[in-house]
Parts: sequence; C-alpha cells; structure tokens
Amino acid sequence: MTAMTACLRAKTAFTGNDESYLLSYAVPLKDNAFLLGYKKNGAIVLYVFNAIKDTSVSKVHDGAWHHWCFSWNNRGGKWTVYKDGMPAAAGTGFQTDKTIPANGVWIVGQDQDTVGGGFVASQAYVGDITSINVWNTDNVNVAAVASCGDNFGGNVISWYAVTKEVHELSTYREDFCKVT
Ligand SMILES: [Ca+2]
Repeated sequence: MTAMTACLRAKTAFTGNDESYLLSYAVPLKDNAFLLGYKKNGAIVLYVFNAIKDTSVSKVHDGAWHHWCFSWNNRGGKWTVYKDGMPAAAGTGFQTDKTIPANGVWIVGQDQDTVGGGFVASQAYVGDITSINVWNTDNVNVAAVASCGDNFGGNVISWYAVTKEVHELSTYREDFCKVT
C-alpha cells in the first residue's frame, strides 16, 4: 500500500504497561509494517514501515467507546488521526515514498515481532474492540464511517466480510453498526 486508512472502535480503561497495541500488520523483515496502539498516558502511537509516530492524541483508555482512524499517504507522507470522526492530529513528512508491502499478517490486540507471532504479554490490549476496517487509500469519508455510513466496509479489511479467528476472548459481538 502506498496509502491507507485504518479504523476501529475501542473501549478500555486499561492503562497498560508501556505501549498497548490494538492492530498490527507484519511482513517479513518489517514486523511493524503497520501498528496502531497507545501509550500509558493514553496517547495514540502509530508505526508505518517500522517508523514510529507519537501523535499525542489521547485518550484511548478513558473507559468510553471511541472511533479511531489513521490515514496515511506516501505522497508527502501526509497523515491524520481521527477521533470519533473528526481530525485530531495531522502532519506531513512521515515515511514519504515508502510502501507497506503486501501478503503480511494482521493481528488484533497484539504487536507482532515476527510475522504472526513474537507476542509480548505486557503489550497486549485489554478491552473491547470492533469495527476494524482498512482501506488502501487515504480518501475515505471518516465522518461517515464513524457514524456507520454507506462506505463503511474497508477494501483491504471489511469487518463484516473478513474471516476472524478468535483467541481467548471473553465475549464477542459482531459490530456496533449491526446491533439493533
Ligand atoms: Ca513489532
């Protein structure tokens, strides 16, 4: 991917130990090809192609549901973090001209240090998470997605369509947007 948008909903009061990870994508030689998490102070941190961006956008662990999106384009390295459908932080020059390689592995709730493995227990996410969608473009109507809009499903990961393997979850609910 030369551009992307990743969105999810999360609810947690878990402070964590150092960084807690919500979503990771690893490929051979680049275990942090994409990584979304938060620091102990609740601020969102992101990795693209193994480079970190501390966005200072908080607060993930306030115990309430929030919708988070991150968009990035390698043209100019333009990035934006959205909280509940609204831009919360943005910048340029982040991993300009880099490409996120194909054929990797996506993991929810953990960082990967090898493809599909290398998990560290102290970095695990503890909380609720749902509505994970990923697009291969930064041209996504995030406000509409946050309110279950018409282009809700991602074209890389669509939460309704993707095959999910569930490990050690206490409860499972498909998605806010389909709960009646
Ligand atoms: Ca990693």
